Amino acid sequence: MKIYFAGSIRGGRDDSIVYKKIIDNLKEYGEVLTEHVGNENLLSLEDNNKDEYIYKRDIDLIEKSDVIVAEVTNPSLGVGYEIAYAEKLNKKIFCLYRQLEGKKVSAMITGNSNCKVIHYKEEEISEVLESIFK
Ligand code: 6IA
Repeated sequence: MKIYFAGSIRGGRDDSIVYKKIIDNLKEYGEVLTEHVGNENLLSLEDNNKDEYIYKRDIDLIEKSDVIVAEVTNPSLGVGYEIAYAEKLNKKIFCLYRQLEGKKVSAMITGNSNCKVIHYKEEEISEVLESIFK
C-alpha cells in the first residue's frame, strides 16, 4: 500500500512533530511516499528554485499513491490542492483534524463527502490509524 501523507509546510510548521508521529505510525500499514513532510528542519532546506520540481514530483507521487492521509489542523494551500487533485483521481482521502482553539477546517473539506474527516487527539494517533487501515 502506497500512502501519500500531506501536511502543512509553507502554511506553518507548528505541527511538524505531530506529522512525524503520524508518519511513523503509517509505516506499519505501507510505504509512506512523503516522509520529508515530518522533517522538523524542512524549511531550512528550502530552495525556491526547486518549486517546479517539487510540484511535479508531488503530483507524480499522488498519482502513484493508493490512499491520501492529510493532517488538516493547520490550514495549508498546498494540502488543500493535493486533496482536490487526489479527489479528481478517485483516491481514498482521510483528513485528520485536532480540535484546537482558533482552528477551523475549511467547509471545502468538511462539506465534501469524498473526504473522510476524522477528529482526533495527539495521543490517539495509533488507534485512529488502526481504525482506518484495519
Ligand atoms: O502550501 P504548503 O507548503 O503548506 O503545502 C504543503 C504540501 O505541499 C505538503 O503536503 C507537501 O506534499 C507539498 N509540498 C510543499 N512544499 C514542499 C516541499 N518543499 N517538499 C515537498 N513537498 C512539498 C521543499 C522541501 C525542501 C527539502 C526543498
